[in-house]
Amino acid sequence: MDPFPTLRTITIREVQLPLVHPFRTSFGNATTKHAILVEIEDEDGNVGWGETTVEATPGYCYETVDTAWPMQTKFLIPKLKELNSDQFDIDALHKKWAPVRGHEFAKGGIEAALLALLAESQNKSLGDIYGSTKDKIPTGVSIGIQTDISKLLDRISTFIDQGYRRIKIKIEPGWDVEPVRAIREKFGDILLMVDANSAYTLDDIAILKQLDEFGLMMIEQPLAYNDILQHKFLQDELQTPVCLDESIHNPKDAKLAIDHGSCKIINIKPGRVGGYYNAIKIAEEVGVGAVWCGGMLETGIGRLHNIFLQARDEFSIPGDTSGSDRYFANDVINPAVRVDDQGYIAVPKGRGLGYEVNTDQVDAYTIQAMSYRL
Ligand code: OSB
Ligand code: MG
Repeated sequence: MDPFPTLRTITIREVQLPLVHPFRTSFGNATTKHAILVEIEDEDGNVGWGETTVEATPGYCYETVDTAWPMQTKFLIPKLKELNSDQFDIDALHKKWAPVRGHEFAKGGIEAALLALLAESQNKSLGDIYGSTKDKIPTGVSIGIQTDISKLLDRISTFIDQGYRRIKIKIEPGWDVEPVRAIREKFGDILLMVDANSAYTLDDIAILKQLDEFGLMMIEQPLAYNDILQHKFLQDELQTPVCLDESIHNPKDAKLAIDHGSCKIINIKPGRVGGYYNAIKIAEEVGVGAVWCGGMLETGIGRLHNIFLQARDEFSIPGDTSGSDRYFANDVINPAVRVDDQGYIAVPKGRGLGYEVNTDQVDAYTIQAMSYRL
């Protein structure tokens, strides 16, 4: 990877955006999206934006906005200052950060801003940095747990009419076989999958086996958030491919899970694996048909980064990157990300992110901000 330009300042902003629809999963109900937006400027005035796309509560993983903030200010940003004296690249950055265990989302947000800055300073698209090859990406939508099946079916109709090419529903005990059966009855052979966010144990194997009859693309993270081994026992019993999300934090985890049969598919969330560098490594190692790009209800900034990642060849399975309007009334970028009526998002062509960051909108959503001279 190329060396970076000389860095001048980094600004981190905690933001909170209202969601247009509450998003209920087996671990909680979100009505707002929290994140830390990262802005890095170089000596020539180029600016790169990234997103630390954690949540406000530790239901999905241990990291939250309130853990990522001090990790960034106390440990990760000071290492950037050390690197700035020489020229540095992504390898050098991750070596410097290696003594900071875990906290992948905190690292990923800063790495993303650096990569966007690299694109800007070289007058390239971020897609050139991420190895994008496609002009547009096929995409899907992740639908939260609803109060009843008719509401769920209505919601799915709306998204199918809008063009989305794949439907994912959140499940938990008591909201699994029946909603899936109702979807198959009403919508037939659509691309359909489920995500349990760790709501089951091996004691639930009989219920999970019932899902086999519905031809699901995959079942995402059925068992514990930190497990790899028990998922292997489950995968051995199921026809439906298991996909791991929460359990995978780096390329080593991904290889272990795939090689030992704990899953057949990996949901790559760049934040969860410590950034785009690791995300690309996993995509290269695991390969086409066995990876796809998940989401964390990102603002437009994280969303654009994910679009460029999915424009790589390995990403053939439609991901969780929906249009801005599925999440927010006013996104932080101009224009909003749109999904066409065939369910595709166009990959931006311009310099850097290819979209303008709406700094008025960012300011309106900001709760606190800190700037550091690098
Ligand atoms: O498990 O994939 C998940 C959102 C927040 C936290 C975890 C998950 C999700 C989603 C939504 O499924 C994906 C998206 O639309 O960004
Ligand atoms: Mg998931």
